[in-house]
Order: sequence, then C-alpha cells, then structure tokens
Amino acid sequence: MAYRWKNDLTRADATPEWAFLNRRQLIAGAAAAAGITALGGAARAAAAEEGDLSPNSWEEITNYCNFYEFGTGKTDPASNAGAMTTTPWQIKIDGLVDRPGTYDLTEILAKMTVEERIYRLRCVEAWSMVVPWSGFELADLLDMVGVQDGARYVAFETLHRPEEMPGTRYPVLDWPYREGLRLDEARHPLTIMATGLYGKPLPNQNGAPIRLVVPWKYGFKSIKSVVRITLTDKEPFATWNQTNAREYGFYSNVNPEVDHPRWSQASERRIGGGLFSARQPTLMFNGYGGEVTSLYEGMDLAKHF
Ligand SMILES: Nc1nc2c(c(=O)[nH]1)N[C@H]1C(S)=C(S)[C@@H](COP(=O)(O)O)O[C@H]1N2
Ligand SMILES: [Mo]
Repeated sequence: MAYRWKNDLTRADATPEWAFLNRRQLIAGAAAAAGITALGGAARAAAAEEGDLSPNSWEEITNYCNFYEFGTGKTDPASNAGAMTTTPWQIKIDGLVDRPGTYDLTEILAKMTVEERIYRLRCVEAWSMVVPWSGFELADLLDMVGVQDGARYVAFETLHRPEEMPGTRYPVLDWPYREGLRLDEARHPLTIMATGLYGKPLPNQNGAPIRLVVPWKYGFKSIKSVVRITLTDKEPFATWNQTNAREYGFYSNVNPEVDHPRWSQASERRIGGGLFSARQPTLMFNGYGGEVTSLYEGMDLAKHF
C-alpha cells in the first residue's frame, strides 16, 4: 500500500500515523510531568493544535458510530455489525457507463491505488473526529468503468440484508440507505472510497468492506458498505434528504453559517477531546474550502444547503 497524504490536515503531509501517536504521547508525558496548570500559553497552543491534527483513536472511531442498519445508538453498530458478511463482496456499477457490470471488490482493488488520507469527519449532529482512512479515489473507479457523456450524478446504495442488519427490520429509514453526489463532486480528488482505517481493513461498523468518504460534506453523505453505484442524468434519491428535505439538503456541505433548523452548525464537539475538549468552531467546507469552493461558484449555498 502506498502511504501518501494529500489535501489533508496542515502539517500532516507525509507524516505517518505512528509519528502522530508518538508526538501525542510526548505531549501527554510532558503535561503530566509539568502539571497541567504549568502548561504555558505556547505549549497550550501547540497542544491544542496537536489536538486538531491528531487522528482520533481506533477505539473512538470504531465505538462511536452512525450506521442505522445496526441500530440508532452510537454503540449499536459496534455491538451488532459483526453479523454482516463482507466476503465475497460485489459492487454493481450501472447506468450511464461504458462497462456496466457486477464487479468483485478484489477485482476492483487490484486496479486501484490505495493510500492513506487523514480527514476531518463532521457529522450533521455537530460532533466531529479526525480519521486516518485508507482508500482510493472514486474518480479512478469511475474511469475504470467509463462514464458516458450524459452522466451528471452518481448514486450509491448500501447493502440491504435484513437478516444481518437488525436495524432495517424497522422503518426508521426507507431502506436501502442511498446517497448521491454531483459528478464533479464525485470526481474531486478528495472524494475517496475507503477500505481501511489505521492501515487495517475497515471494521464492519465503519462501513466494511468499502464506503464513500466526502470530507467537506456532513457525515451522512459518506455512505457505508456500498453495493451499487449508478451514473445518472438526474439528481438521485438521497435517504436523509428524502426523509426530511427541510432539515437535510442534497448538497449538505459543511457550512457554519447555515444552521440546522433545530441546532446551530457554528461549532462542533470533537470526540475524545479530553483536556482540550471545548467546542471548536466549524470550518466552511469542513476546512477543505481551498480545494472545493470552486465547485459551487455562483450557487447560493443557503438555498442549496
Ligand atoms: N449505510 C449507512 N451509511 C452511513 C450511515 C448510516 O446510518 N447508514 N450514517 C452516516 C452518518 S450520519 C455518519 S456521521 C457517518 C459516520 O461514519 P463513522 O461511523 O464511520 O464515523 O456514516 C454515514 N454513513
Ligand atoms: Mo452523521
């Protein structure tokens, strides 16, 4: 696997995961030795910045999840997702593509470049994490199947297997979970299909064996355990958008200036913040504005939220 970081958190470039861990241990050790209150302004600022740069722990990322197919509680996916069979895994790719078909994941992975990306994840519920994914660019998969001229959107579908997914026995959502992106969003180099976490295969509760990750959008756009990808000329069905269009837009770009009807989106609670766990300001496009603002030129982002 190639280790390469691109368009991720500042200063994180080319720094392997274990370097973060070591640096965090060093800071924790220094704080303990000096006594918390002895932390000067500079050290505190450095530690706060470190907090922003450090990925959340494996335990945090794999135990605090949203995956309603396994229940609506944050720890339900960790408890229940073990029942999901993920091998073999096939993805049906259809619609406006030159080479539609049902592809084995192993066949896809043989052709993709898997690399590590440390991304912020901002849930629409106003909590956030930093996650060291491994995955490949969705654009490469789209090139593999050949996108036809008329295609404007990409639709995604999660596995729907009630016998392994207890949450889908209840009409909480209109199963299967579905999501969609505009084609230019899907082709953006920040958009990946993730297959791993901390260099290990993706745990079931995080969307094994393959899930979408779109770091500048609210977490629910990053659909898990994908079994179908369809190229279309129309805006596709998106589960949360269809469930409540007033509260969840099709775009759902992270935007601190557009509040959810029931809560503010101006700040977020970083999971596992510990000592420095004060709410932190939410960044426009989750901090990826430099890369993605141009995708939305001329659009009213309060209207197309
Ligand atoms: N199929 C499916 N995908 C899903 C969800 C879900 O319930 N079902 N939850 C979404 C939400 S709300 C978030 S915040 C992220 C959470 O990803 P994580 O649990 O790996 O952190 O997954 C998204 N993908
Ligand atoms: Mo979410």
